[in-house]
Amino acid sequence: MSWILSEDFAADPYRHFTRLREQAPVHYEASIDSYFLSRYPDVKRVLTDHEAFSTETLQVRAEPVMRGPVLAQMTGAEHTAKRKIVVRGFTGQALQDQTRAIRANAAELIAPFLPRGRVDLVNDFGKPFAVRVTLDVLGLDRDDWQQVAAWYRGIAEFITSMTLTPERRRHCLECAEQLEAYLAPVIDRRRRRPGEDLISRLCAAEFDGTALSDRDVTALLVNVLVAAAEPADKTLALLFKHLIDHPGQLAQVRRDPALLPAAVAETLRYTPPVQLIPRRAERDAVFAGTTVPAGAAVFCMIGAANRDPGAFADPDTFDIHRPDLGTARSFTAAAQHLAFGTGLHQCVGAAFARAEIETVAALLLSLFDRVRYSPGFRYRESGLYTRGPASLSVDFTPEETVRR
Ligand code: 2IO
Repeated sequence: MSWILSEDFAADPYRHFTRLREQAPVHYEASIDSYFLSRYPDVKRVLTDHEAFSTETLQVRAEPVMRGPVLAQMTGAEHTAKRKIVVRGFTGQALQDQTRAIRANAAELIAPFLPRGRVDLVNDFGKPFAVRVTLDVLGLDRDDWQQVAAWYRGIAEFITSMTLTPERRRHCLECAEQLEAYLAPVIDRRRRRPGEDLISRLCAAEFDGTALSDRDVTALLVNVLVAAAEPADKTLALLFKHLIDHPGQLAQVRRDPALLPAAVAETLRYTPPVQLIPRRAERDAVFAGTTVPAGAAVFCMIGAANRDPGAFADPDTFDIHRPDLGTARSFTAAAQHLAFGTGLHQCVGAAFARAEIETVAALLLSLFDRVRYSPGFRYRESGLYTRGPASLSVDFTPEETVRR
């Protein structure tokens, strides 16, 4: 029986999570020969037992479109060293410069919608915002964002599809090849004339006394591009949806912006934009009496784990004040929720993601008064692997009008 791939599941996975956790905590999906784990402790175990569960699955799931190995595939000293290079590109002074780029992109993109008092936070704003910010961070030309966005969508489709027709597969690989060709001369230029951007940092970096190859730099760039852009518009739109659905909490966040980190963290727990994390079982493993055989593909269900009543009290309630959220730790390795994964490969961009969403949300909230759904708006989500609103049309009263 197909469960995870059913239409009913796609329409609203959250309605299925309790039954999965209680009745099928190790659900085998025969059509894609994969195991789905939904309980918090099981997911945590898979993501932290790096010996028993490897990221080998990314070799077929990601490497063909990444054009080389991504961070999550690496192990040992190579992983430690290359992860450190990327971390440095997203902390300290770099993060401060990035925060300025985030604010500038947000202000520029929202400006035309302010007089209208209506914007689709996903399609009008979130998607261009996410891609343009990422291009700024990487040191690519943000005027190319539509072209890059088209390529990156193909790459993301390859990574996040459960099934792919040969035609779609070919299309995705073409996107990847074209993005690679677009990046090649840029990498070449940065090798000769480095700047402060992430591409230059990657070009200048050394591992074991040798510089990263063009292939390695390309793969890390595509890795960062997809990982930064794909979940960003979803998280932003989900945050606004939850706040609109909970006007009391929206009012509190408005009154006290210090509550914004908790609102973002609770959004990530309640509706993580990345719903699945793949691993490969390296040896037989027993979960709740069921054996996952060595070699099996395993999917950690982040949305289900984040709503496990054993981990979070009243898990199906959105509550920015929940005591078990641990906001201060929510974007670090000690996070309770699993939206950034956990263990060695936990999201390297978590601090950047936090800065990005908090900065843009604070700016939008300051510009929007009385934000609400547009008349006739019908909410719909899509995606099994990454999931978010298809659109989020909101009406608001521009703050300037209020003041006048
Ligand atoms: C890009 C799924 C958008 C990552 C992935 C092949 C590796 C890794 C993730 C996230 C988000 C993407 N996996 N980012 O789940 O880098």
